[in-house]
Amino acid sequence: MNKLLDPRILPLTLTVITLISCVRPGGGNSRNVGPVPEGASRSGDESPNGSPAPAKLEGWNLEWSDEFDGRELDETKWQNEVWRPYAFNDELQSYTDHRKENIRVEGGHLVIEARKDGFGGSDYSSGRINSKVGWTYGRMEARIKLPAGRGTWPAFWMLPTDLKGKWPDTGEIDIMEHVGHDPNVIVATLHSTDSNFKKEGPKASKTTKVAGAIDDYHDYAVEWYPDHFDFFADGNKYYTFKNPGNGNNGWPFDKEFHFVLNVAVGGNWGGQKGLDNSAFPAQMLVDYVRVYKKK
Ligand SMILES: [Ca+2]
Repeated sequence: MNKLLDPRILPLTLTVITLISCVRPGGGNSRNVGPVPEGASRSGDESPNGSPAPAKLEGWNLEWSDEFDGRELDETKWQNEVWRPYAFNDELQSYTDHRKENIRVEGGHLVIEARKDGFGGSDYSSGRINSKVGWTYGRMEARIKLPAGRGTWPAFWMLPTDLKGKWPDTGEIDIMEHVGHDPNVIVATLHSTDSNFKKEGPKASKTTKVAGAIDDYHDYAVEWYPDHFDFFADGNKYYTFKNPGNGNNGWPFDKEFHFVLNVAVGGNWGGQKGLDNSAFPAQMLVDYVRVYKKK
């Protein structure tokens, strides 16, 4: 079975809804930006911490960003999600509440750190945040240095802001996922009624190799249009998914989605080859998250 087909179920037995999320989701400052995205040009001075200044992309306006240049998480932009172990996909970590060891901002980047520290009675602790605002269409990108080690499962992805309905009908946009047992292989996936890990048939998903993804910062982006998605790694477009034109079943993507950033531990994909406990603490470093709208 392809790893992308692994079942994962998220029983979200909170108050109102039962959301089943397949959630695939779960340093240094070198400038390894790579080719400029198709149809775009990059400009701007380098900031003191080495990250590119807000990029001016031809044909796009910067709509929203977090450069993570402050001293703590900007809670006007982000919500710290708190979850118990096994809430998603059999993942082992707890997502803690405002715990600096798991989520902090320092040195111009966001740190999400998965730890094997027994905090709160769970073997592993980690961090998960979601943006408090969402968007429909645009270019979403982040510059990320991924954690290494079997059992780590970082992700940069999007869920609908209005979660009425159930997964996968509501849709999910996985801009970047990585599992530690398959280092430097980046996965982009779209989930819908017609295409998801629980359903037979072709999947709306593609992988690409990004050399050094666990060693340095790289750019991960999606361009989201009413009729298609383009996925990029370091400016290289490696996957296009076209709106099949059959309504919500194949394209639940004409509504607002928000970001999720997290590092899962284990789980039915991330833990597929076991865990290397020497990998912890394991950090995902995010230099920035930016949203552009077409001019
Ligand atoms: Ca930054």
